[in-house]
Amino acid sequence: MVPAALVEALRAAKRVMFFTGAGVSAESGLPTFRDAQTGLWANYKPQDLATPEAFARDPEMVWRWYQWRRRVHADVAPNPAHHAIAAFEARLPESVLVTQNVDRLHELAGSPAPIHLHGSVFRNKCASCGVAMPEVPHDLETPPRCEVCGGLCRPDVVWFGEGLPQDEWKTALAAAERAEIVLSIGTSATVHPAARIPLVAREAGALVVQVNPEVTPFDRIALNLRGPAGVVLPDLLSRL
Ligand code: BV8
Ligand code: ZN
Repeated sequence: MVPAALVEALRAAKRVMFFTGAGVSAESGLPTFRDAQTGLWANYKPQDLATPEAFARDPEMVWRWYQWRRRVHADVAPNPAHHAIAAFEARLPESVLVTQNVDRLHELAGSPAPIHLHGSVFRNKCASCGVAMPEVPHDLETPPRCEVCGGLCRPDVVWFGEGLPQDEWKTALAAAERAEIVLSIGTSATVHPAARIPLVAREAGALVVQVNPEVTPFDRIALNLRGPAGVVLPDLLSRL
């Protein structure tokens, strides 16, 4: 049930922030970080693989995990949640989309400039000198070597224990300070410091709306729209 007051507030708002997590891509068929992994990766926990230590210990295994994740993306497309967010953004020129996701489904749905706090699995860089490296075929089983320093190629994502990209972080913080409404969509609100973004907005006076079928730590600070983003967001958009 969507409160009339929320529809009114969204109609009047100019500066709306969309803050998304893996749940916004769930209805596209991409497993979330909390979903059990499948196939040969079923026995591994993402939190253990997405770390510099795992890559240092076994670069080929971590590289193959990311290559598998890239291949999985070949069969997924944006779902109605991504399209609804892009449609909201088209109506609200001052809106900002901040995502924790490393997929490119927001871009494919037409969002003009998603801010990726955790990088992108479709960008590579050298694990030693950090220089950007080209994308490679997703079936390449061993990480290529950097032409500059000979280091190993790694995905340009933020691993656990690594700092977030400073420009993206500062831009997201500044947008959170100015936002009138933040829609937190499909995130378990457990990964920091990204999870601070909606909290900063709320402390600055924003209304926080949460779209999630489950309870999260944001429940107590948000107006909760309980349900899948691919259903809730198109419905919300249709009422504006
Ligand atoms: C850092 C890229 C320091 C990699 C990712 C103890 C307490 C607090 C914090 C910590 C702690 N111990 C360690 C930390 C810090 C740690 C952290 O937060 N750990 C957590 C797990 C406790 N954070 C870090 O390490 C960060 N770095 O702190 O560095 C530092 C500082 C300065 C200088 C140097 C170092 C880095 C964190 C970034 C990690 N990288 N991704 C990759 O993808 O391979 S995070 C990764 O997990 C994802 O990208 C995503 O962001 C995150 C998972 O979160 P969600 O997106 O929320 O997804 P999740 O699966 O959790 O939840 C899905 C939600 O969707 C659920 O709520 C579900 O109900 C909902 N849902 C399901 N279906 C739907 C739906 N919603 C709507 N519709 C649906 N249909
Ligand atoms: Zn290098």
